[in-house]
Amino acid sequence: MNDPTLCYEEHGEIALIRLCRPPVNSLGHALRAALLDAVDRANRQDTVQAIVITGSAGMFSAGADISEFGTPKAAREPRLGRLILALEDSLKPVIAAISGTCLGGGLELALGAHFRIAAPDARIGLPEVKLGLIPGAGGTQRLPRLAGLERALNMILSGNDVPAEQLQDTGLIDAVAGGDIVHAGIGFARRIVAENMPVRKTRDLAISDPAAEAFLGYARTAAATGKDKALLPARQKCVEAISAAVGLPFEQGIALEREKFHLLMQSGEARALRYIFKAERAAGKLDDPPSSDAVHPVSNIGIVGAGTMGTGIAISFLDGGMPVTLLEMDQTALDRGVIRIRKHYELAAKKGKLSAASAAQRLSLLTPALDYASLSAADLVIEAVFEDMDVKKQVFRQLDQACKPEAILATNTSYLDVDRIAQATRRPSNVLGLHFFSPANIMRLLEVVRGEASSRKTLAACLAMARRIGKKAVLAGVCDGFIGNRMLARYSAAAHQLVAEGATPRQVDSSLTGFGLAMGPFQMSDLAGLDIGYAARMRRKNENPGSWRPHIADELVARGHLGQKTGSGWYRYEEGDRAPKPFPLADEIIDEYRSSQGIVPRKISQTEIVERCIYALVNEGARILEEGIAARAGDIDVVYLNGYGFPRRFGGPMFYADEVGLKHVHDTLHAYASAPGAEDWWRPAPLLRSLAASGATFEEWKN
Ligand code: 3H9
Repeated sequence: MNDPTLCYEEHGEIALIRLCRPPVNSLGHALRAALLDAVDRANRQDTVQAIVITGSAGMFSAGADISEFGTPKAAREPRLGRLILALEDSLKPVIAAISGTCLGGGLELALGAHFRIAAPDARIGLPEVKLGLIPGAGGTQRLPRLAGLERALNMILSGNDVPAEQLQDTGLIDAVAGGDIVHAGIGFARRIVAENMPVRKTRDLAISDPAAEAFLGYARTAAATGKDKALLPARQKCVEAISAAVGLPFEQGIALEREKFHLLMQSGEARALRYIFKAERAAGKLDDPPSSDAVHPVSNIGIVGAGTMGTGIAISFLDGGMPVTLLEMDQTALDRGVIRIRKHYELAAKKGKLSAASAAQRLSLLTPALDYASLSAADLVIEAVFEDMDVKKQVFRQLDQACKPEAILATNTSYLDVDRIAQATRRPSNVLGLHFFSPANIMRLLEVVRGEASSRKTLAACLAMARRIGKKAVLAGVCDGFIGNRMLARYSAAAHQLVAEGATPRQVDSSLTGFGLAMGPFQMSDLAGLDIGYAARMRRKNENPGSWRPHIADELVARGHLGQKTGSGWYRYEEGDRAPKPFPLADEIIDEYRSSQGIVPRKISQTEIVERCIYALVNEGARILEEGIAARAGDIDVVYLNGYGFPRRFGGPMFYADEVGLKHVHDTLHAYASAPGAEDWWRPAPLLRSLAASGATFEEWKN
């Protein structure tokens, strides 16, 4: 039949309904309506005795259609909750035959069926909390009835999915079946018919757990704490809805669940998490992708430089199961790098994060090398040597000679001009930047820097590679610092100005961690090393002497206080302890700086600290957008969420600005820019000015 979103077939006395709405069988309005019709049809057909609902192409259903949220379609009947009640009321037994992914509303649909059969590796879960929501189509009421209270609390509060075979001992899965799930589902349905088994409505089951109060009490505490504050409101409402499943009749529980679902849907956290969901999926995509057969898959990796960055990058690829040739110029440096990688795997095995066999297998993929000729088979070579244009050009000249013509050559530079590096080769179309963040094997962000000549094939191959090794790739254009570090430079300058004007580093750091950032700018500077920022300032001074301004950190660097690695910087550190302690000498240096600049310190509020630092980020983000360095505001936010510890509950700096209102952001920046002596970069970016004037948002821009 008949409907583009599902297939209805009759196999003797069994009606088979296959959901066919690629890519994930999300339960949008058209599919909900078609499914309700198909269930009605099967019930009306005298010859049909039982109904099997299944998915297609390894996907049962990923749940409600997220793109419908906030649109009239989400509210159009049949709503998901009503559809599930109709399914549960079916007079003929309904069997959900689950393989692949079964999440959110997809699982809620299966919970409304009378029986469930699943492939052992089917992924079963209610991930709604990760979108700032609670399951809103009966999940909080039916899952505890079938899987037990403790299991339901774990699944719903974590949002994590579990393989079906782990649920075999619960009423959630009636049978686990290997092989073809449709065949197994029809066989199971025939048995039900043959044995004349009655329909079992999940909603009629009682929850009788003597430990219910204890579980709920524990869950209440757990839901109120947790690192990711974006999830807290949803988790708390989940516990309230599950408590209702225990204490109230089904109808009341379901009404309460619906009310909380709709309440959360409007919350800032849910809006931010939905935005992140979309932004993360859009970020790693080319607007103009080449055909997939034109893209050479990347599987053999070369890395030049066995320092901290090079070895971290190597581990990322070894973890992804790809062979890596690690090149250094001398044996001692090479040995040091190899030892670092070996120690990493030994530690992982010792801590039980990896079996000894897997650790050994990953290490066996590593080939240390001392000559460029060893890179001749590599599909992709990433250079991770010293940040110096001449050194990089020299490396690329040699790579160009040694590597096969189709090999991609990438630089891991954090700010140098990728186009100039590409010109050192005869293959600029195969050259790009791959900016990993430190520690490279842990940080998920990867800026894929598109050079002037980088071909779409080169970019597409690297984006596919990034997915393979679990990185969140974001495309960036060439400029000083690309997306993340270019914005960071303004943020750090704003933080420095606040200290120059009267705030303490601790006050700035605590205001920003209070806002939700993982770390304040001065703690971050101590962690990275004050010499890093100093080197960047000196480089900019050489490139553009007119841009140079004195900086408090210059004196700290001159006196050897480089941060954690020297035991003092903006703060003091005790041996083996990363907790920042007051450092009176830094305070003296700050005072001296103020006097030298004729600054009379003023009291600065927490609000001003947060606004200045975050709006400095936003303003530079707006420039990055209008220059086309980032294609979308969402790309910038993905960078800040995954590389700079920006709080997820605000969705990223650009989304935060949209939520605050661009007019307010614009007017505040304008006021800062109008203060006597204010640096030019405080002036609102033209894009920010025009969006603020028209009442539009960054999210809408070019979307
Ligand atoms: C819910 O169910 C609420 C109910 O309780 C109550 C309702 C009343 N809707 O991630 P991928 C798209 S809330 C619409 O790249 P993968 C996605 O945007 C929902 N679209 O693939 C992308 O589109 P594009 C609870 C969706 O293989 C494409 O599918 N469910 C949905 O790495 C491929 O996605 C969830 O939270 C959706 N539900 O991962 C599950 N899901 O190609 C969310 C995906 O245009 N989804 N898309 O960029 C996931 O976790 C992953 O997408 C999944 C596949 C594991 C399914």
